[in-house]
Amino acid sequence: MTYSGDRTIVAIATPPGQGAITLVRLSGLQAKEFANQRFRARGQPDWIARRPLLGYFLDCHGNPLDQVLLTFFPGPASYTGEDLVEISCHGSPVVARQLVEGLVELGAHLAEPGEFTWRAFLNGKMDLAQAEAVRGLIESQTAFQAKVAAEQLEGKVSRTLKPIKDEIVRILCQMETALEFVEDEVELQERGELLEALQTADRQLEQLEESFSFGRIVQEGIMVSITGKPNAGKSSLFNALVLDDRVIVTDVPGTTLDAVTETIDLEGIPARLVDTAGIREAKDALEKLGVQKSLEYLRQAEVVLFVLDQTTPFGEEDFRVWDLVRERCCVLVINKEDLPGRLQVPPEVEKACAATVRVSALEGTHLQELRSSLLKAVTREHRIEREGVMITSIRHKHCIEATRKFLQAGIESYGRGMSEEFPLYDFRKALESLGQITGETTAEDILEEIFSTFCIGK
Ligand SMILES: Nc1nc2c(ncn2[C@@H]2O[C@H](COP(=O)(O)OP(=O)(O)OP(=O)(O)O)[C@@H](O)[C@H]2O)c(=O)[nH]1
Ligand SMILES: [Mg+2]
Repeated sequence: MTYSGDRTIVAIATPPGQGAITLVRLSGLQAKEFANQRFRARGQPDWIARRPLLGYFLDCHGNPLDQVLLTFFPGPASYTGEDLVEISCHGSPVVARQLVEGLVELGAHLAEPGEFTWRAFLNGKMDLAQAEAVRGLIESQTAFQAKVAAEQLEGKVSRTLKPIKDEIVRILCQMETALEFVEDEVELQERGELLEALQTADRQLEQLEESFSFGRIVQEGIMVSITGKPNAGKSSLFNALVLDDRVIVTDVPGTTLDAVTETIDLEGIPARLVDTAGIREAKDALEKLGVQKSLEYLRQAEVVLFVLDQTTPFGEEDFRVWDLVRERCCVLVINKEDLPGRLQVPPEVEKACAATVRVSALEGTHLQELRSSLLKAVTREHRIEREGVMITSIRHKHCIEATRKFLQAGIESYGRGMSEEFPLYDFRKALESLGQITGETTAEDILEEIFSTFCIGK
């Protein structure tokens, strides 16, 4: 990838294919000049900032290609910080391509993936964490993911980091001063006080680091395995939760053999439900494979829905399943509540589970309770407030880890009474790692890697 700020770039910004409207974006020094050469306004041809102009986009002979709306965003008050022109044409891939080709003929370059946002970053319109949030927002699959990304785009991560960074800088200055004016009588904070402030900064970073465990779940979702003995009603529950007759249900134990997955939106968290074969001593080779697969998914799952059939006592088969899931984060689902019950759940089982919910998969009762218990089990497992600032990027997590490593090394040597210059080295490194999150101190190749995962036109 070769980004260059000198040239004027062009790309289609809307998804490929037919639609009502396609948007073509043009950004750079010559954006206005190029667009002007191919545009004939219908009324007043005045290019007023951010006001759409109706007119025709012309081919190289001056013949109209399409009626378009053209909007001019003069830099620096534009997405990229440069002169930017947006042309909305009819949503035909052919028309849009001709439009782009026309601009390329004039000297515009086809934009690389993420190049518009890269320029926005370069021109100080947003920091790196915000630029990454642009991608997060585009890729979000649930409303909650979008909310988190929108907050990050608005600068929530950077705002949380700023006071921590400022504090480290302040302490660094104090230490530098102490080092430089050893002989002089300068008013400086005590070593003990500085150490305390550094530890506070470290704790704040630790909190942020921990938020990743939930942030990752928001981003990638969780896997939920529906596990239990044959005929407990796992497939019925699966169908009820995905709101579809997705898998086969019969009264014959051992109906499900293959594992089937489907993703549901659990208040914003994508939850991948897996319906698996009932676990028991397999009757034949096929069932054996099915049970093996159940166990594999069980291992991968973050949460287990341990399904019991309340018309049967808690028997040997249930104990067998329990042995496999007892160490896991389990929600106990007592199914078939519409039928008379003969089930007594052993107290130790109920106690070890995060929650117990009685449902009828057949009649669809208490499924909302089940969904909230499931969500609660996940949030409790990750001890995170849904409202606080949260990091969702593994890159940010690594930067914070590195920052803390240097910070702690510095705290350690400073605490041991070493001369300032040793811990100062670590604290400078800590600041550098912290700066990588927002892009103040990020190496060129890392930047390229980040922006190359964007889509073209963004
Ligand atoms: N009355 C009643 N019947 C249910 C309920 N849930 C499931 N069943 C019935 O129980 C039988 C087994 O249901 P499945 O959903 O196939 O059970 P399973 O756990 O997937 O069974 P395997 O795939 O064989 O392990 C079917 O006849 C369902 O109609 C329920 O809540 N109430
Ligand atoms: Mg089944």
